Amino acid sequence: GLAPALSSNRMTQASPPANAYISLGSNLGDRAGNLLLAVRGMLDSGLVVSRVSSVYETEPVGNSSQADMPRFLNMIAELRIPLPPPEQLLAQLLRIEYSLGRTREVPGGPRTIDLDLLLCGDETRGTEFLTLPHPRLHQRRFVLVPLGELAPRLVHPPFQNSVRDLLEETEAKSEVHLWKASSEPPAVEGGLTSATQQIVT
Ligand code: PH2
Ligand code: MG
Ligand code: MG
Repeated sequence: GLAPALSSNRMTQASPPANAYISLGSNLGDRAGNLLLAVRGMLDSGLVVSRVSSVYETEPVGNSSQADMPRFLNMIAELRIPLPPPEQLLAQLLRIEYSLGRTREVPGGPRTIDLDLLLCGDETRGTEFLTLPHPRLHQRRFVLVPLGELAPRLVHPPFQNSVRDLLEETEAKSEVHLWKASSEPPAVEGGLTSATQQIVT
């Protein structure tokens, strides 16, 4: 099977081909349009988006100081090879965030788009620039639910737990619901919302 091959490679060579998973989130402006434009941005920068999850509407987690924090739309994109090294991939994601008007005035404030690198095969990192897997991945239902839709058997490299197990074991309770496009009018008539539905279904 695949798993033994992966572990026997680990000592002798760079990581074998594997998928990367990106968490997308927006709670400002045309949330669905922002997710769509981020997927477009990834394709435009040469990344191969193999699958995307459904879109979920989610309760904001953390930053409880902000009582009026708008709800998020969240989804996961799966990237497949050819993949750049994780540091380069992160830099590409930051460029896409910036191109979509992401600013960082208030830490943890509402954002047009947030692109977080969750996993890159079984690569691990612990630098100032990048922590892999994402350090809060296993505590976040808004990540685990859509990730579980795409890859329930995917194993978290240091924990050796599947996404499905992480979701069952987490004590987090935050609300995560499938989002229906009809619950929000498109920002532009006949515009981004219907296109988003084509991409995600
Ligand atoms: N992102 C955060 C903090 N809290 N909550 C939800 N529901 N969705 C997010 O994407 C999110 C969050 C930091 O990036
Ligand atoms: Mg984030
Ligand atoms: Mg981020």
